[in-house]
Amino acid sequence: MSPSTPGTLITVAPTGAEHAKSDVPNLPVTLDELVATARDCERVGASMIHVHVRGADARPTLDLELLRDTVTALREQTSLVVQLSTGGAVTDPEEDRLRVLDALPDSASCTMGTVNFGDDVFMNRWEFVVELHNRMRERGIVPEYEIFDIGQLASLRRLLDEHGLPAGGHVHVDLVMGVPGGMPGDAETLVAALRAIPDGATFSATGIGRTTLPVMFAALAAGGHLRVGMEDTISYARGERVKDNAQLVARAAGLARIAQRPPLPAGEVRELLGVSQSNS
Ligand code: KMH
Ligand code: ZN
Repeated sequence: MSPSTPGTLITVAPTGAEHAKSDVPNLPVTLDELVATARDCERVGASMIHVHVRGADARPTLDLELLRDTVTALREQTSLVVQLSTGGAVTDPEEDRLRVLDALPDSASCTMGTVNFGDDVFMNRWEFVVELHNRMRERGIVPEYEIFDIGQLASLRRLLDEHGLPAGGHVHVDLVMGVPGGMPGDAETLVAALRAIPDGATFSATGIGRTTLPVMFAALAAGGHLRVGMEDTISYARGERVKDNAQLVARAAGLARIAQRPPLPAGEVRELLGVSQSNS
């Protein structure tokens, strides 16, 4: 990744699987709320959406019908690249996480290893990761390799060596920094991670909680792309809760413009990542 990268891919991760609606009432959880959020975020600079869906009880679910309806609705009402999470919640079984791919999104997350996740464990066995990668190749779904710790970049190199390039032929990673149990969210760690990224790959970065801003500044300075959203942080500033996801996207877009790397439109992001234009 060169610092002269022309524009910035901004991904919004609006919901996640960790926050309870009762604790965070402005979290988008219904399909209508998700689509409205997606439209607002696209308007202020997002070009990709990382989606976790919630059921009627507002709890995380991997219900295939709901995932299919969500992909359809987001495609009909936005131009965003639609990325489904295969990470789900820490309690989701592997077969349910694999089934997410049957909803045929443009892109899907593929976490490159097991990591402690607060008091929980986010399990990603090697055979499971390989299965995700291969099924995405078969279906033409472009992966985003989620990296929670630097050693997972060595696993990514092994995956590409042993199983080939992903659908679309381009490797894009997302550094998820500052998870308790994963790599810290600071500039030093981001630079260390970049040394281990496969040649020719692009990267986004997101910092969980209070690491959001340092990671955003470091990623922009290093020529990377950005992920923001209420999945990753619900506080906007010290003592101030996030108003909505668009507020986070607008801040990221403003910083990207200041860095002379304005938000990339979704069409250019599809080209960058190797996502088929015809999926939309
Ligand atoms: N919810 C986390 C356990 C992903 O979306 O692929 C995992 C996660 C990663 O959010
Ligand atoms: Zn996620």
